[in-house]
Amino acid sequence: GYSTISGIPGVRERTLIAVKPDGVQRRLVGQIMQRFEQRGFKLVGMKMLQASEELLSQHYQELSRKPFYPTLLYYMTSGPIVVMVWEGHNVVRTSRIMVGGTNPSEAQAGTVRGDFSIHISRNVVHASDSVEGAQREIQLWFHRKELVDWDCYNHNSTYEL
Ligand code: IDP
Repeated sequence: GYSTISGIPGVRERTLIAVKPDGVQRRLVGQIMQRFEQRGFKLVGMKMLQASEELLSQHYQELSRKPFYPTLLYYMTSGPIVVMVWEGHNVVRTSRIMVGGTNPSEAQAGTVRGDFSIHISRNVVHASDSVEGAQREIQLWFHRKELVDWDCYNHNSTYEL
């Protein structure tokens, strides 16, 4: 059960990943999720919604003074998004590597942004940038009850117990 593995540092770390409106429109949701699943991370929450400006202004509160902020909000509210919570060792940092740099034209090939996008304002996916940021974002996007605690039966194929 979970009690056996909870002692491994960072295994319960969680991050928020969102497929942005362009990613949903382009039917990339499945391919993006597949990358996190095959890496070994565990999906513990997922939903589709069209986000309100209110929610997004909280999500992007640190960017409110940026010149691109109004168009960022317009883009992010323009269509449905898929928000997910993924769990695992070092998931915040590893996800940022898997997602690639903010500007897709500089993102490494092999990353989500580097493989699926060209322009900074259509960069397909969001990933929390710190453990604290992830906790804040998960609380913002999900109710406690929407997150599912489940045991991976083959946990020791991913981690050394
Ligand atoms: P991140 O998404 O890689 O963490 P942030 O700096 O937090 O990058 O910016 C949030 C989002 O705002 C980016 O993913 C991108 O969609 C958008 N953005 C950031 N910088 C620019 C810019 O210079 N022009 C247009 N959009 C930008």
